[in-house]
Amino acid sequence: MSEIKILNSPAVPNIPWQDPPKGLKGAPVWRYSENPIIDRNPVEKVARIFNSAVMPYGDGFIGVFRGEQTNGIPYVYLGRSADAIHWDIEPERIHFVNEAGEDFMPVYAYDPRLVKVEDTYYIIWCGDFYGAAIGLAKTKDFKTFTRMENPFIPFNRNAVLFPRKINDNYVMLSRPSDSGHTPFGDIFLSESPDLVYWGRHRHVMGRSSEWWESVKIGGGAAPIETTEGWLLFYHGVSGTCNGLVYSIGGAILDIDNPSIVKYRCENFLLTPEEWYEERGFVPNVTFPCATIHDPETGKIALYYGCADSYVGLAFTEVDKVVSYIKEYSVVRESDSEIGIR
Ligand code: BMA
Repeated sequence: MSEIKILNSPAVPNIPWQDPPKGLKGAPVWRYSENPIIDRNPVEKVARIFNSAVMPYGDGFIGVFRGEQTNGIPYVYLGRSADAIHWDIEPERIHFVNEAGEDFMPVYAYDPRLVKVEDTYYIIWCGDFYGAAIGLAKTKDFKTFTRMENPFIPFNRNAVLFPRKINDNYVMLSRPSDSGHTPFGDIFLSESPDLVYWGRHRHVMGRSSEWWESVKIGGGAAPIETTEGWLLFYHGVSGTCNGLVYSIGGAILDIDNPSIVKYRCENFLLTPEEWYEERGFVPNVTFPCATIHDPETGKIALYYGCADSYVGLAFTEVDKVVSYIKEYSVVRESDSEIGIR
Protein backbone atom coordinates (compact mmCIF):
# COMPACT_ATOMS: atom_id res chain seq x y z
CA MET A 1 0.00 0.00 0.00
CA SER A 2 1.16 3.49 -0.80
CA GLU A 3 2.26 5.84 1.97
CA ILE A 4 0.58 8.80 0.31
CA LYS A 5 -3.03 9.11 1.38
CA ILE A 6 -6.00 11.45 1.11
CA LEU A 7 -7.01 12.84 4.51
CA ASN A 8 -10.19 14.25 6.07
CA SER A 9 -12.47 13.41 3.20
CA PRO A 10 -15.50 11.08 3.18
CA ALA A 11 -15.28 7.75 1.35
CA VAL A 12 -16.78 7.69 -2.15
CA PRO A 13 -17.16 3.98 -3.00
CA ASN A 14 -19.12 4.84 -6.17
CA ILE A 15 -16.47 7.19 -7.58
CA PRO A 16 -16.47 7.03 -11.42
CA TRP A 17 -13.44 5.10 -12.57
CA GLN A 18 -11.50 3.59 -15.44
CA ASP A 19 -8.07 1.97 -15.18
CA PRO A 20 -5.23 3.64 -17.07
CA PRO A 21 -4.81 2.66 -20.71
CA LYS A 22 -1.84 0.44 -21.55
CA GLY A 23 1.26 2.35 -22.55
CA LEU A 24 0.26 5.63 -20.90
CA LYS A 25 3.13 8.08 -21.33
CA GLY A 26 4.04 11.18 -19.34
CA ALA A 27 2.00 12.26 -16.32
CA PRO A 28 -0.18 9.62 -14.62
CA VAL A 29 -3.44 11.32 -15.60
CA TRP A 30 -5.66 9.61 -18.18
CA ARG A 31 -8.90 10.56 -19.89
CA TYR A 32 -12.23 8.78 -19.66
CA SER A 33 -12.61 6.87 -22.91
CA GLU A 34 -16.17 8.15 -23.47
CA ASN A 35 -15.30 11.84 -23.15
CA PRO A 36 -16.79 14.36 -23.42
CA ILE A 37 -19.37 13.53 -20.76
CA ILE A 38 -21.54 16.56 -21.52
CA ASP A 39 -22.12 17.42 -25.15
CA ARG A 40 -23.31 20.61 -26.83
CA ASN A 41 -26.90 21.90 -26.46
CA PRO A 42 -27.44 19.92 -23.24
CA VAL A 43 -30.69 21.68 -22.29
CA GLU A 44 -33.06 24.16 -23.87
CA LYS A 45 -31.47 27.62 -24.20
CA VAL A 46 -28.00 26.40 -23.20
CA ALA A 47 -25.54 26.02 -26.06
CA ARG A 48 -22.54 24.65 -24.15
CA ILE A 49 -21.64 23.41 -20.68
CA PHE A 50 -18.00 23.37 -19.55
CA ASN A 51 -15.77 24.54 -16.61
CA SER A 52 -18.07 22.99 -13.99
CA ALA A 53 -17.86 21.64 -10.44
CA VAL A 54 -19.30 18.44 -9.03
CA MET A 55 -19.23 16.57 -5.72
CA PRO A 56 -20.80 13.60 -3.91
CA TYR A 57 -24.25 14.27 -2.47
CA GLY A 58 -26.61 11.78 -0.84
CA ASP A 59 -26.42 8.45 -2.70
CA GLY A 60 -25.20 10.15 -5.86
CA PHE A 61 -23.61 13.36 -7.05
CA ILE A 62 -24.50 17.00 -7.51
CA GLY A 63 -22.90 19.74 -9.56
CA VAL A 64 -22.93 23.40 -10.46
CA PHE A 65 -22.44 23.81 -14.18
CA ARG A 66 -21.34 26.71 -16.30
CA GLY A 67 -23.94 26.98 -19.03
CA GLU A 68 -23.47 29.35 -21.93
CA GLN A 69 -26.98 30.51 -22.70
CA THR A 70 -28.08 30.88 -26.31
CA ASN A 71 -27.86 34.66 -25.81
CA GLY A 72 -24.14 34.13 -25.14
CA ILE A 73 -24.25 35.05 -21.44
CA PRO A 74 -22.82 32.50 -19.00
CA TYR A 75 -24.80 31.39 -15.99
CA VAL A 76 -24.76 28.56 -13.48
CA TYR A 77 -27.10 25.58 -13.48
CA LEU A 78 -27.67 22.73 -11.04
CA GLY A 79 -27.26 19.12 -12.12
CA ARG A 80 -27.63 15.72 -10.50
CA SER A 81 -26.24 12.33 -11.35
CA ALA A 82 -26.30 8.77 -10.04
CA ASP A 83 -22.87 7.90 -11.46
CA ALA A 84 -21.11 11.31 -11.85
CA ILE A 85 -20.91 10.66 -15.61
CA HIS A 86 -24.47 11.03 -16.91
CA TRP A 87 -25.87 14.35 -15.72
CA ASP A 88 -29.39 15.63 -15.49
CA ILE A 89 -29.10 19.40 -15.77
CA GLU A 90 -31.97 21.58 -14.56
CA PRO A 91 -33.23 23.82 -17.37
CA GLU A 92 -33.70 26.82 -15.05
CA ARG A 93 -30.75 28.87 -13.88
CA ILE A 94 -29.81 28.63 -10.20
CA HIS A 95 -31.99 31.09 -8.34
CA PHE A 96 -30.00 33.22 -5.90
CA VAL A 97 -31.41 35.31 -3.05
CA ASN A 98 -29.81 37.76 -0.63
CA GLU A 99 -29.62 37.25 3.13
CA ALA A 100 -33.16 38.74 3.41
CA GLY A 101 -34.47 36.10 1.01
CA GLU A 102 -35.07 38.55 -1.85
CA ASP A 103 -34.09 37.77 -5.44
CA PHE A 104 -30.45 38.64 -6.07
CA MET A 105 -29.34 37.22 -9.37
CA PRO A 106 -25.78 37.80 -10.61
CA VAL A 107 -25.47 39.70 -13.89
CA TYR A 108 -23.56 36.71 -15.21
CA ALA A 109 -21.76 33.80 -13.57
CA TYR A 110 -19.01 31.55 -14.87
CA ASP A 111 -16.37 29.02 -13.87
CA PRO A 112 -18.14 27.85 -10.68
CA ARG A 113 -16.45 25.88 -7.94
CA LEU A 114 -18.46 23.92 -5.37
CA VAL A 115 -16.91 23.22 -1.96
CA LYS A 116 -18.35 21.82 1.28
CA VAL A 117 -16.94 23.27 4.47
CA GLU A 118 -18.40 21.75 7.63
CA ASP A 119 -22.16 21.48 7.01
CA THR A 120 -22.49 24.09 4.26
CA TYR A 121 -21.95 24.00 0.50
CA TYR A 122 -20.39 27.06 -1.08
CA ILE A 123 -20.56 28.09 -4.72
CA ILE A 124 -17.81 30.41 -5.88
CA TRP A 125 -17.87 31.90 -9.36
CA CYS A 126 -16.66 34.79 -11.46
CA GLY A 127 -19.32 37.46 -11.89
CA ASP A 128 -19.78 41.15 -12.45
CA PHE A 129 -19.04 43.46 -9.50
CA TYR A 130 -18.37 46.55 -11.61
CA GLY A 131 -15.83 44.36 -13.37
CA ALA A 132 -14.95 40.70 -13.22
CA ALA A 133 -14.81 39.62 -9.57
CA ILE A 134 -15.59 36.71 -7.29
CA GLY A 135 -19.14 35.81 -6.31
CA LEU A 136 -19.94 33.62 -3.31
CA ALA A 137 -23.14 31.87 -2.21
CA LYS A 138 -24.09 29.19 0.28
CA THR A 139 -26.66 26.44 0.45
CA LYS A 140 -27.44 23.59 2.78
CA ASP A 141 -30.12 21.88 0.72
CA PHE A 142 -29.50 22.86 -2.94
CA LYS A 143 -32.93 24.50 -2.88
CA THR A 144 -32.14 27.90 -1.37
CA PHE A 145 -28.97 29.60 -2.59
CA THR A 146 -28.04 32.65 -0.53
CA ARG A 147 -25.52 35.08 -1.89
CA MET A 148 -22.96 36.37 0.54
CA GLU A 149 -20.78 39.47 0.43
CA ASN A 150 -18.47 39.55 -2.58
CA PRO A 151 -15.15 38.51 -1.04
CA PHE A 152 -12.81 40.63 -3.13
CA ILE A 153 -12.86 43.85 -5.13
CA PRO A 154 -12.38 43.57 -8.89
CA PHE A 155 -10.58 42.35 -10.83
CA ASN A 156 -10.33 38.76 -9.81
CA ARG A 157 -11.08 35.27 -11.14
CA ASN A 158 -10.57 31.61 -10.30
CA ALA A 159 -11.41 31.62 -6.60
CA VAL A 160 -11.19 28.27 -4.86
CA LEU A 161 -12.14 27.65 -1.24
CA PHE A 162 -10.26 25.12 0.85
CA PRO A 163 -12.53 22.33 2.15
CA ARG A 164 -11.75 23.04 5.79
CA LYS A 165 -10.67 25.93 7.96
CA ILE A 166 -6.93 26.23 8.53
CA ASN A 167 -5.84 27.73 11.83
CA ASP A 168 -9.51 28.62 12.49
CA ASN A 169 -9.92 30.63 9.30
CA TYR A 170 -11.56 29.96 5.97
CA VAL A 171 -8.97 30.07 3.23
CA MET A 172 -9.50 31.04 -0.41
CA LEU A 173 -7.20 31.07 -3.41
CA SER A 174 -7.81 33.64 -6.11
CA ARG A 175 -6.16 35.18 -9.14
CA PRO A 176 -6.24 39.00 -9.07
CA SER A 177 -5.71 40.83 -12.35
CA ASP A 178 -6.23 44.17 -14.00
CA SER A 179 -9.19 45.07 -16.17
CA GLY A 180 -7.61 43.34 -19.14
CA HIS A 181 -7.82 39.62 -19.44
CA THR A 182 -4.23 38.50 -19.05
CA PRO A 183 -1.85 40.71 -17.03
CA PHE A 184 -1.24 39.72 -13.38
CA GLY A 185 -1.26 35.99 -13.60
CA ASP A 186 -0.41 34.72 -10.11
CA ILE A 187 -2.33 32.81 -7.45
CA PHE A 188 -2.85 34.50 -4.06
CA LEU A 189 -4.39 33.27 -0.82
CA SER A 190 -6.67 35.14 1.60
CA GLU A 191 -8.06 34.21 5.01
CA SER A 192 -11.33 35.02 6.72
CA PRO A 193 -12.81 34.24 10.14
CA ASP A 194 -16.38 34.55 8.84
CA LEU A 195 -16.36 34.47 5.00
CA VAL A 196 -17.19 38.21 5.06
CA TYR A 197 -13.95 39.93 6.02
CA TRP A 198 -10.92 38.75 4.09
CA GLY A 199 -7.30 39.58 4.80
CA ARG A 200 -3.84 38.25 5.58
CA HIS A 201 -3.31 38.06 1.81
CA ARG A 202 -0.34 36.02 0.64
CA HIS A 203 1.26 35.27 -2.69
CA VAL A 204 1.16 31.53 -3.33
CA MET A 205 2.70 30.94 -6.74
CA GLY A 206 3.45 32.83 -9.90
CA ARG A 207 3.63 32.19 -13.59
CA SER A 208 6.76 30.23 -14.29
CA SER A 209 9.39 30.12 -16.93
CA GLU A 210 7.95 26.79 -18.04
CA TRP A 211 6.38 27.81 -21.32
CA TRP A 212 3.08 25.99 -20.76
CA GLU A 213 2.29 28.26 -17.79
CA SER A 214 4.24 31.41 -18.60
CA VAL A 215 1.30 33.75 -19.32
CA LYS A 216 -0.95 33.16 -16.28
CA ILE A 217 -2.09 30.51 -13.85
CA GLY A 218 -5.25 30.07 -11.79
CA GLY A 219 -6.58 27.78 -9.10
CA GLY A 220 -8.59 24.85 -10.42
CA ALA A 221 -10.20 22.24 -8.22
CA ALA A 222 -10.59 22.68 -4.45
CA PRO A 223 -7.34 21.46 -2.87
CA ILE A 224 -7.28 17.84 -1.68
CA GLU A 225 -5.75 17.25 1.75
CA THR A 226 -3.07 14.56 1.61
CA THR A 227 -0.30 13.26 3.81
CA GLU A 228 2.16 15.31 1.66
CA GLY A 229 0.20 18.58 1.80
CA TRP A 230 -2.67 20.15 -0.16
CA LEU A 231 -2.81 18.72 -3.68
CA LEU A 232 -3.79 21.51 -6.05
CA PHE A 233 -4.78 21.00 -9.67
CA TYR A 234 -4.58 24.36 -11.42
CA HIS A 235 -4.51 25.74 -14.94
CA GLY A 236 -1.49 27.21 -16.65
CA VAL A 237 -1.63 29.25 -19.83
CA SER A 238 0.81 29.49 -22.69
CA GLY A 239 0.78 32.17 -25.38
CA THR A 240 1.26 31.05 -28.95
CA CYS A 241 1.12 32.84 -32.28
CA ASN A 242 -2.33 31.28 -32.61
CA GLY A 243 -3.78 32.21 -29.21
CA LEU A 244 -3.71 30.94 -25.63
CA VAL A 245 -3.40 27.27 -24.66
CA TYR A 246 -4.76 26.12 -21.27
CA SER A 247 -3.12 23.08 -19.65
CA ILE A 248 -3.57 21.43 -16.24
CA GLY A 249 -0.74 21.57 -13.69
CA GLY A 250 -0.19 20.20 -10.20
CA ALA A 251 1.38 21.51 -6.99
CA ILE A 252 1.51 20.54 -3.33
CA LEU A 253 0.95 23.30 -0.75
CA ASP A 254 1.99 23.20 2.89
CA ILE A 255 -0.76 21.80 5.12
CA ASP A 256 -0.67 24.48 7.83
CA ASN A 257 0.51 27.37 5.71
CA PRO A 258 -0.71 26.80 2.18
CA SER A 259 0.88 29.98 0.85
CA ILE A 260 4.06 27.91 0.81
CA VAL A 261 4.50 25.68 -2.23
CA LYS A 262 6.32 22.47 -1.28
CA TYR A 263 6.37 20.89 -4.73
CA ARG A 264 5.39 22.15 -8.14
CA CYS A 265 5.50 20.02 -11.24
CA GLU A 266 7.47 21.52 -14.09
CA ASN A 267 5.50 19.42 -16.58
CA PHE A 268 1.83 19.84 -17.30
CA LEU A 269 -0.35 16.96 -16.13
CA LEU A 270 -2.74 17.24 -19.07
CA THR A 271 -2.72 19.45 -22.16
CA PRO A 272 -5.14 19.73 -25.11
CA GLU A 273 -4.71 16.67 -27.32
CA GLU A 274 -8.13 15.21 -28.04
CA TRP A 275 -10.59 16.66 -30.59
CA TYR A 276 -12.91 17.92 -27.83
CA GLU A 277 -10.01 19.82 -26.21
CA GLU A 278 -8.44 21.18 -29.39
CA ARG A 279 -11.61 22.07 -31.22
CA GLY A 280 -14.56 24.11 -30.00
CA PHE A 281 -15.75 27.60 -29.14
CA VAL A 282 -12.29 28.40 -27.76
CA PRO A 283 -9.77 25.84 -29.07
CA ASN A 284 -7.01 24.35 -26.92
CA VAL A 285 -8.49 24.67 -23.44
CA THR A 286 -8.38 22.14 -20.61
CA PHE A 287 -9.68 23.90 -17.50
CA PRO A 288 -10.00 21.95 -14.20
CA CYS A 289 -12.73 22.97 -11.73
CA ALA A 290 -13.38 19.96 -9.47
CA THR A 291 -12.38 16.52 -8.30
CA ILE A 292 -14.22 13.65 -6.72
CA HIS A 293 -11.77 11.67 -4.61
CA ASP A 294 -11.92 8.56 -2.48
CA PRO A 295 -9.59 8.28 0.54
CA GLU A 296 -10.08 4.50 0.76
CA THR A 297 -8.62 3.76 -2.66
CA GLY A 298 -6.75 7.00 -3.44
CA LYS A 299 -8.73 7.33 -6.69
CA ILE A 300 -9.25 10.84 -8.06
CA ALA A 301 -11.72 11.80 -10.80
CA LEU A 302 -10.86 15.18 -12.28
CA TYR A 303 -13.53 17.29 -14.05
CA TYR A 304 -12.36 19.83 -16.57
CA GLY A 305 -13.83 22.09 -19.18
CA CYS A 306 -12.80 21.34 -22.76
CA ALA A 307 -12.44 24.06 -25.42
CA ASP A 308 -15.14 26.15 -23.70
CA SER A 309 -17.59 23.65 -25.19
CA TYR A 310 -17.71 20.37 -23.25
CA VAL A 311 -17.06 18.71 -19.88
CA GLY A 312 -14.27 16.15 -19.75
CA LEU A 313 -13.38 13.60 -17.08
CA ALA A 314 -9.90 12.31 -16.31
CA PHE A 315 -8.51 9.98 -13.67
CA THR A 316 -5.47 9.64 -11.50
CA GLU A 317 -4.44 8.15 -8.15
CA VAL A 318 -3.15 10.18 -5.24
CA ASP A 319 0.10 8.24 -4.80
CA LYS A 320 0.91 8.29 -8.52
CA VAL A 321 0.15 11.96 -9.11
CA VAL A 322 1.81 13.22 -5.92
CA SER A 323 4.91 11.11 -6.65
CA TYR A 324 5.03 12.50 -10.19
CA ILE A 325 4.68 16.10 -8.97
CA LYS A 326 7.50 15.47 -6.46
CA GLU A 327 9.72 13.78 -9.02
CA TYR A 328 9.47 16.69 -11.45
CA SER A 329 9.20 19.46 -8.88
CA VAL A 330 10.81 22.83 -9.49
CA VAL A 331 10.04 25.31 -6.72
CA ARG A 332 11.26 28.88 -7.09
CA GLU A 333 11.85 31.46 -4.37
CA SER A 334 8.53 33.26 -4.91
CA ASP A 335 6.75 29.92 -4.50
CA SER A 336 8.50 28.68 -1.38
CA GLU A 337 8.51 31.94 0.60
CA ILE A 338 5.75 32.88 3.02
CA GLY A 339 4.22 35.17 0.38
CA ILE A 340 4.31 38.61 2.00
CA ARG A 341 6.63 41.44 1.05
C1 BMA B 1 -10.50 32.18 -19.10
C2 BMA B 1 -11.86 32.00 -18.48
C3 BMA B 1 -12.36 30.60 -18.73
C4 BMA B 1 -12.16 30.12 -20.14
C5 BMA B 1 -10.77 30.45 -20.63
C6 BMA B 1 -10.56 30.10 -22.08
O1 BMA B 1 -10.06 33.48 -18.99
O2 BMA B 1 -12.73 32.92 -19.03
O3 BMA B 1 -13.73 30.56 -18.45
O4 BMA B 1 -12.33 28.73 -20.18
O5 BMA B 1 -10.52 31.82 -20.45
O6 BMA B 1 -11.46 30.79 -22.91
